[in-house]
Amino acid sequence: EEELSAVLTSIDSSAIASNIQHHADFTPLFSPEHSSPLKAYHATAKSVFDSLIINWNATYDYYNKVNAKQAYYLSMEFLQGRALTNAIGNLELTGQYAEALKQLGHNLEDVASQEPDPALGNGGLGRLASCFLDSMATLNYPAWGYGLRYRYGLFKQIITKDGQEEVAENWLEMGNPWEIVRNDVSYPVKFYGKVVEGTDGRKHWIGGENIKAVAHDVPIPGYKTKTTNNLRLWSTTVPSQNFDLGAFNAGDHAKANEAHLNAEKICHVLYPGDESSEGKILRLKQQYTLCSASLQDIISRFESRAGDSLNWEDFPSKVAVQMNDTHPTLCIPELMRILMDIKGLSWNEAWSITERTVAYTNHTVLPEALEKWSLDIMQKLLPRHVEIIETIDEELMNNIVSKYGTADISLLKQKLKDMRILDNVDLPASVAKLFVKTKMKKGKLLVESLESIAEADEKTEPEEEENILSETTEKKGESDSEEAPDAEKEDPEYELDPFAKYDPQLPRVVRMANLCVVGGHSVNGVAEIHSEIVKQDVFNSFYEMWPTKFQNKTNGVTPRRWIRFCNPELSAIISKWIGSDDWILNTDKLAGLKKFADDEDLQSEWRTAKRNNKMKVVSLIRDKTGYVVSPDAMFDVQVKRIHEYKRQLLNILGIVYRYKKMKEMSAKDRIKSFVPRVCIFGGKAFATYVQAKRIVKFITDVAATVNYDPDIGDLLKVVFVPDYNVSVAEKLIPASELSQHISTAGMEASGTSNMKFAMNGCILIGTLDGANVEIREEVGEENFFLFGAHAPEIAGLRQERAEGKVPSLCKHLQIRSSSM
Ligand code: DL6
Repeated sequence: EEELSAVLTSIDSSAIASNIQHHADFTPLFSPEHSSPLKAYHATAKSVFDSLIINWNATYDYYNKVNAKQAYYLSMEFLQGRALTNAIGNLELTGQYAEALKQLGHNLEDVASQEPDPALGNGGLGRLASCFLDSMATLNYPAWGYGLRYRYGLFKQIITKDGQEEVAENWLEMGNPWEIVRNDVSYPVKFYGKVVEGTDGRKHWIGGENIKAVAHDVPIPGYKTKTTNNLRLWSTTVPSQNFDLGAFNAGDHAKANEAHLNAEKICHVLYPGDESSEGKILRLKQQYTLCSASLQDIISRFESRAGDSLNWEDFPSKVAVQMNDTHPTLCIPELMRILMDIKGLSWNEAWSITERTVAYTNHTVLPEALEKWSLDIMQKLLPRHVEIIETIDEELMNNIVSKYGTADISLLKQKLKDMRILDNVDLPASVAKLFVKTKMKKGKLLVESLESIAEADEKTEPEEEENILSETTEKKGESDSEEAPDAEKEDPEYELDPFAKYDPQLPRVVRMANLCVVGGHSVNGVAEIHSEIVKQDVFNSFYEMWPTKFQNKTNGVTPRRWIRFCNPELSAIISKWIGSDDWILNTDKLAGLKKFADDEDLQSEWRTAKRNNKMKVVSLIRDKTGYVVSPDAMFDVQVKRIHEYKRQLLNILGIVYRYKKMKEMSAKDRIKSFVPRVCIFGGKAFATYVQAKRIVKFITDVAATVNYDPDIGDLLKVVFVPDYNVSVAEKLIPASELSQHISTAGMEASGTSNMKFAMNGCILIGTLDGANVEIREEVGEENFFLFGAHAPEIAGLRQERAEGKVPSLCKHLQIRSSSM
C-alpha cells in the first residue's frame, strides 16, 4: 500500500505534463488541430484517471482478498460536483498538476473550470451522499455508492424576466472522463408480466418488458490514502435481441426503436414530472432499476467472494445496504424476491436476512415528501413485489394485533392506521375479523364463529382473496341457517367496520417510509432534533413498537472539498496557526485555533483571505448576473433549494422592509444606520412547485428594483445567482460573512450548508432547527444569531393563526428587529 502511494506522490510535474500531452494526442475526443482549455481539461482528467484506476483496482482486489463486509449506499441522487480539483487534491498532486499545466501553457484553475458540474442530485440529500463517499474512502471503509446515470441530470436553471426556466443540462455532451463503462457488468431488469407458481413450489415472474442495466464506474479517491472506492451508476438499454429488425426493415422505424426508447428514457432525467401516470410509472421504473440492478450486483459479488463456502446466513455480515431516503425502498421486496424465488430460501430465512441487511435514513418530516405509490400502478409494474409487500403488511398487522390486543379497539385501529404499509386497502381476513360488528342472535354472540374466515382464507387462491370476506360471511350465514333456519330471514349477522374496507373514493397506496421502517433494522434521522421528531412524531407508533431501531446520525460534510480545496487560502492560515494540517482528517483539531482567536495577526490574515474570496464572488456575480457589487459590503447569503419552509420569502421580505426604511431616511442617516450589504440568493425551485417559482421571481424583481436605485448605491444589493450548484457553492461559501438558515423550526431535517458556512468562518443566523441546534452548541451562543420561534411553539402559533388571532410571536420579532 505504502509503495503505491509513494509512486503517486513522487510523480514529478514533467512526467505529468508528458502524460497529459499523451492523452491530448491519443484520447480521440478532440481533433488534433485544436488546443483549447477544454481539450486540456479532458487530457488532464484522463491523466488523473490513470492514477485513480491503479488505486481502484488495488482496492477492489484487496476487498476481494479479505472478503470484507461492504457497505452499499443506494441513492437516487449523487451531487458529486467537479472531480478534477478534488481528485488531485486527494492524491496530493495539486502542485504537480498546476506546474505541469503551466509547462503546457495552461492554468489549472481555467482548465478545472471547464468541467461541467454533474447535476445528478437536487439538494442536501444528494450532496450528503457524495460527502459520505469521500469520507468513507478517506476512512478506508469498504463502501460503494449505487445510483443512476441520468443523461440530463436535474435541469439547468436559467433566470429570465419571468423567473426560473428549466432547460436540459447536457453534462455528458463532451463525454465524461471520470467513468469507465463496464460492458461486462449488466443485469436484466423486468417490468409488468405476471406471477405463476412453478412445479418447484417457487413463484416465477414471467413475461413483461425486459431491459438491461449497464454499470458505469466512477472512482472515488480517499484523501491521503490509496483506498479508491466506487460509485456505480446504472444506465439503461435493451437486451440486444429486443431490437425489432423486422419492423425496422419494413420501414416502421419508430416501432423498431420503441423498446430502446422505453429503456433509455428511464435514465434520461432525475425526478421526471410525475403529474401524469406515465411520469409516475417512469419514476417507479427508475427506483426499481436502481434497486434491482444494484442488488443483483451485490448478490453476485457476495456469491463470488464466498466461493464454495456460500452460506446465505452470512449475507448480513458481509453486506450492508443503506437506503438514502425512501427512493430505494424497493430493495426490501426485491431482496426478498431474489432470495426466495431465485435462491430458493424460505420466507422466514429471506425476511431475517433482509431485515438484518437493510437500513433506512429519513431526510424529511414533510408529509408530502414521504413517498406513497399507487398500489394499482405498482401491481401492474411489479406484480411479484406487491405480493411480497402484502405479506409483509399482513405480518406487520399480526404483530400489531399481538402487541395491542383487541381490548381497546380504537387504539388498535389507530396503530394499524399509523403503521400499515398499504393504505386504504381491505384488511386481510385474518385481521378484518376483528373489525366485524356482530349482532346478537337469539342471545348468542356470533363473533367467535368468525375464526373460520381466517381458516378459509388460508385455503383460498390469491385472486379470490378480495371476495373472501363477503363469501365467507355468506357461507357462514348459510351454515348458521342450518342450525337456526329462522336466522336466514334476519339481517346479515356480520357487518364489516368501514375501517376494514377499501374506500373507492380514495387511492389505494403503498407507504414507502412505513415499508422502510418495517423492513430495515435501523432508522436514523439526520440531526438530533430531527431524530427526536422522527421518534416522537413521524414514526411514533413504530418507535413504540421497536424503540431500539431508531437512532440519530447527525449529518456531516467532507472537510476536503468544503474547506481545504474550496478555500485554500484559509486552509493555509489554519494549518499555519495550528501547526499542522491534521485538521483535514480530524476536524476536532480545529479547536486548536481557539487560543489564537484574539490574535490580531490571525484576524488580519483571516480578513485578507475572506476579502480575496469575496473578490472572486464579485467577478462571479458580474459574469452571471451583470450586477456589480462592492467587496466592502457584508455578504449575506441564503443558498439552498427554494422551499416555503426554508423561508427565502421571509428573508426577501426582510430585505424589502430594510429597503423601505432606507428610502424613508436622508442619505446621511441611511449611511449612519445601515451596514452595506449584498444579499445573495441561489437555489433551484422544483419545476412543478409554483409557489417556489414565484418566490424566485419575487427575489429577482426586488433585485431589479433595489439594484438600480441611485439612492441606495452599495448600501444594499440583491442578487439571485442562477443555476446554483456545487461549484457555485464552492465559491460563495468561502466568501460569506452572514448566512441564513431560517427554516420554520422542526421542518429542516438537518441542513448541511450550515456546517460548510460555519467551517469557512461565516456567522449563521438561524432558527433552532436541524443541525443549527448542534452548531450553536459547538460555536457558542454568542457566535450565533438566534432567530424565530422554537419547534415546540410552532403548533401553538399555527393554532392561533387558524383561529384568526395574531400569533404571539412578539418576543421573537423583537430579537429579529434589534438585529437588523
Ligand atoms: O440529510 C440531508 C438533507 C438535509 O440536510 C436537509 O435538511 C433535508 O432537507 C434534505 N432532504 C431532502 C428531501 N429529500 N427527500 N425526500 O433533500 O436532506
